[in-house]
Amino acid sequence: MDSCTEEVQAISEEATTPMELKKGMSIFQDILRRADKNDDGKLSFDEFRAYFQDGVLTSDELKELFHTIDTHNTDNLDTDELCEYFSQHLGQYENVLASLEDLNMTILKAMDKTKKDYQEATHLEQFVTRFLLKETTNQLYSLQSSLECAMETTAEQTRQDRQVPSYT
Ligand SMILES: [Ca+2]
Repeated sequence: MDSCTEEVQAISEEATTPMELKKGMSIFQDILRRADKNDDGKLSFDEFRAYFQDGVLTSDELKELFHTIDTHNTDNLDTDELCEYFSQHLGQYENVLASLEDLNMTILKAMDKTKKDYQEATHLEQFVTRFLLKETTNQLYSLQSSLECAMETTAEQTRQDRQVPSYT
């Protein structure tokens, strides 16, 4: 329980730092942070490959993608280059990423408030808070199931497409 509380605090502090990125683009900061194994603030090709390989793109295709994104020609990718590249291809997901960013902030703010007020709240208010946390979680699980289903379907479609004899 303690570690959980600390984690929430760490995240909300991070979330309140000024955002210089375009709306919805903070996901690329996250991606860079997770993929950047040696913590030098940029992605080498090895780091890029380890994070971005999806079992479908070939090594050559990954290499080509890496160099396409690397517009500064440094053999390393930074957050700006990732944003620049992916923002041209987001389509409907531009709205998804922007909403996700809002949702993140809104939920963190609400949890912060709960952390401050819960103990002093009335029995009924505490019940409502617990109920809403549970139901919010249910909504997110249900969204997650839809997304996982879409991931499986798209992966399956790609596997079938790639089974044409010309591609081996
Ligand atoms: Ca790195």
